[in-house]
Amino acid sequence: MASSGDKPKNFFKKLINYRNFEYILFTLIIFFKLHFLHDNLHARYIDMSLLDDVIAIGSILLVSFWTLWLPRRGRAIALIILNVLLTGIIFSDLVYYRYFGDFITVPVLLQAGQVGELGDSIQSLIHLKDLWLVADWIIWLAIHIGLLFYRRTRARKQTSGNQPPYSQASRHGSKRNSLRLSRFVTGLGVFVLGFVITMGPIRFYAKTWAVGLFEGGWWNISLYNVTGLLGFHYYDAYRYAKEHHGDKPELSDQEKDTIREWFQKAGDERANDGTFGAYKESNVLVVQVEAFMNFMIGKEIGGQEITPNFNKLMQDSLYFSNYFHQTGQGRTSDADFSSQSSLHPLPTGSVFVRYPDHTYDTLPQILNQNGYETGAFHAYEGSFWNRINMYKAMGYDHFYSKKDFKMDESLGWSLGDKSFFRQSLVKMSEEQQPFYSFLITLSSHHPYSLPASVRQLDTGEFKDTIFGNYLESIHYADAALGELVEGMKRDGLWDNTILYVYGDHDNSIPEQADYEKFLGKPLTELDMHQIMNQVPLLVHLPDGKAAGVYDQPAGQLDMAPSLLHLLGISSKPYYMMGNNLFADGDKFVVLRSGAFTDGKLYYIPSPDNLFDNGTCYDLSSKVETDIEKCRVPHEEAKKRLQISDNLIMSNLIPELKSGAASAQ
Ligand code: GP9
Ligand code: MN
Repeated sequence: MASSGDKPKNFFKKLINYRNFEYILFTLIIFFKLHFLHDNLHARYIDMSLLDDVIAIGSILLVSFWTLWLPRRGRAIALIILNVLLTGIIFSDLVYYRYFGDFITVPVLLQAGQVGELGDSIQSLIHLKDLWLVADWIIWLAIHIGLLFYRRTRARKQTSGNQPPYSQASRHGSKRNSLRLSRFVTGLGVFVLGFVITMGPIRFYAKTWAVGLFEGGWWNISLYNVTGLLGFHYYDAYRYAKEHHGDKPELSDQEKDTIREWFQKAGDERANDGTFGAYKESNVLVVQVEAFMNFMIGKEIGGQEITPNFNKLMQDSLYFSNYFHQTGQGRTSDADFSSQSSLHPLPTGSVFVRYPDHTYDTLPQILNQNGYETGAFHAYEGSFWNRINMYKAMGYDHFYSKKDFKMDESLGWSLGDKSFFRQSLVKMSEEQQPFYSFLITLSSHHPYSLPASVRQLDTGEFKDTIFGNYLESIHYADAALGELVEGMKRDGLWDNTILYVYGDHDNSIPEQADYEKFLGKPLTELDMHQIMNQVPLLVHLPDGKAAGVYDQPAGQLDMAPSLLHLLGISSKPYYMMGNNLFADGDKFVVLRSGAFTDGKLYYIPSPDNLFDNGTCYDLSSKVETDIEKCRVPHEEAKKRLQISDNLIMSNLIPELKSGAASAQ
């Protein structure tokens, strides 16, 4: 008779002897890890419902059902490999999300080289608690050692008895066949179950609150909200394969006409006023400053200005206080692309990497055709963001990358901005005028860990925090900007060059408390959205005219048409979607997430991409207003993003141009 103490022992024995014990354990563990990731996303609106849990379990069954077809040992090995792979994906996504606020997609993976180059940044993005993601490996190992020990003891006990007679061995053969059959049926059953509990809820979502999500695909977070992480990666891979290896979706004539009409109208609205051509044949120097945000312009910490040089420059420049970055996953490259080509970046990946072979109307190319010598300057590896290929395609005469600079001031990722500007000015002085120079800085890049020797700001309570370090880096970048201006004056460039300075994107520091502490006031959702999406723009005209603060809404897409305007080159023949900063008329700025503003209203979308779930703000009161007021501009925002995506992905510009030419 079994004693009561034997009961748990027997239960444990039965449990580990249960054929699918490891499989169930595996499913639970991966489910836990998906939850861990989810709980660490810190994103607004991402709620996990019971149905999401069902999808998560279903998607785990779908990636692993086939292991049930394997014999026990093979299955154990397969589950270990799958566990390692899935943990790797979850962990990489977590780290990537902490920096980019997004998930890794296939196009991003194709830039894997540069993920590695994030180096220090990656270290700062890994937290101690992430060890939870591998805690099971230790338990898993212990269980396997235990199992091995248990089975050995059992086998020894069995072999110490008699060998089974021949008839028993043949019975074992038929038992093996029935075991195989049962494995097959179990695996199949789990696949069907996985399919039903994954696709059922997804179909339900896609028919209710997520209508059109898979077609529109505004934002990866929205997709994740519907499909969960594993489903998101599956869909992303499918989307990539379809885009690059499947048939390209042909746009109908009607769709093309809509695009043509939109550009026709936009060209008229971009009409030129008195300043058209006022700076014809001036040099143009554009500086795109890394992670340069608008919220600290004109601000002080402990009585010290964060950006004293920028603030001083504002006195005889145009400062656009409501200028937005319009970037997506392609970060610096997106800021570059949208500024130079006046098109929206893509919803996933970087245009530089995905479609460098397609045709765009870019500022360097147009200026080149107008007699300018054009150069891009960036003291980093030329392959990063596929710049080498893209800059050639964009029509630059020169691309000065890291190898063209002397590393005499090593800072952060590469050369310090001060030396970068100094050396760039020397290169510019060798160029024929007028020139167009595009400089991309780097010293204020995440994780903002500049050496003590160049830190000049006392950040007080922010000392040694990433936010404090960010302010330090910006202070350094600003000092470099001051030296650039001095250098331009010294080299005789100040009076014949348009200087256009803007930030590329936010700083990847999302903690609201830091901004509240720095600005000394509580912030609303609208405030935070503006803070994270606004970058400063400063335009210094050769004669210092038109100085002042301009608060009209504007964005990176506006750069190319605006500079063309000042230089007296009409942007009408080109496929550009931005506004002309120097022309009258209504301004409308659309961000890649689908957020938009016209200066009166401000719309923040929700990740489920359902218009009604977004928030419509009245900017005069800064209070939420009737969502209906945002409906029409929302449709226009959606249309613009779609037009831009079509233009880029289907390489439509050459076709539209040849159509326009034959129509004349
Ligand atoms: C590196 C620089 C940084 O060349 O452009 O890119 P980011 O990480 O900011 O996209
Ligand atoms: Mn950047």
